[in-house]
Amino acid sequence: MAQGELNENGVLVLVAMGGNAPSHVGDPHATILSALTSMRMTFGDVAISNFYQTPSFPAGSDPDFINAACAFHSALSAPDTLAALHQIEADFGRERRLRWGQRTLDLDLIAHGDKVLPDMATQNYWRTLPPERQKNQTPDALIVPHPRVQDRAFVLVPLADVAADWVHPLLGQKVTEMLSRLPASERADIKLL
Ligand code: PH2
Ligand code: MG
Ligand code: MG
Repeated sequence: MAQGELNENGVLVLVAMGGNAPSHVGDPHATILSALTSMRMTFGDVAISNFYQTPSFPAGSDPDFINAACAFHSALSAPDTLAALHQIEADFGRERRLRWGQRTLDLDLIAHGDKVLPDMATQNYWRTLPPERQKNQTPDALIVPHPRVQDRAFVLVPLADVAADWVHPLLGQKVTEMLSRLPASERADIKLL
């Protein structure tokens, strides 16, 4: 099925998963596994990547993250999908994070089929925002594809396990192509667990 095609199972949805603080179920690996069970209850069949240990971005004193990615088909709209992800984050104590930068569970909606939200201009604005302004500005609208997907080895490496051939609707690049454009040192930081 083409990535943006709507059939009885819906469009291809990609979600990046991460955490670097314990939740009530245990360490980030245990939390992500448990969140996967919740996602399967909500969305049905969900393909899961390998798990990776990744240095916290931006580099600093925060603990390493565990990152993974998953893919599934859904007939839910992008906002409804996001709301379901936020509910699962809340169930795993996202509000209990010790301080900024440490999080029990982060579920980022990376892609919803071929959809570009909220519109092309806003998407282009956030995707091309200079790094120094990315620190101080956060969008209030849902932006898909995720505006940083092409920049983050900790998203692209797991994503390549479940959706290597997904093509970014604006960049026209596959996951594997976006990955090959990143510095080798950034890819090498992503350690298979
Ligand atoms: N998520 C962040 C900030 N920094 N670093 C890594 N390695 N992995 C993440 O998932 C991550 C991060 C904000 O969501
Ligand atoms: Mg995130
Ligand atoms: Mg997030």
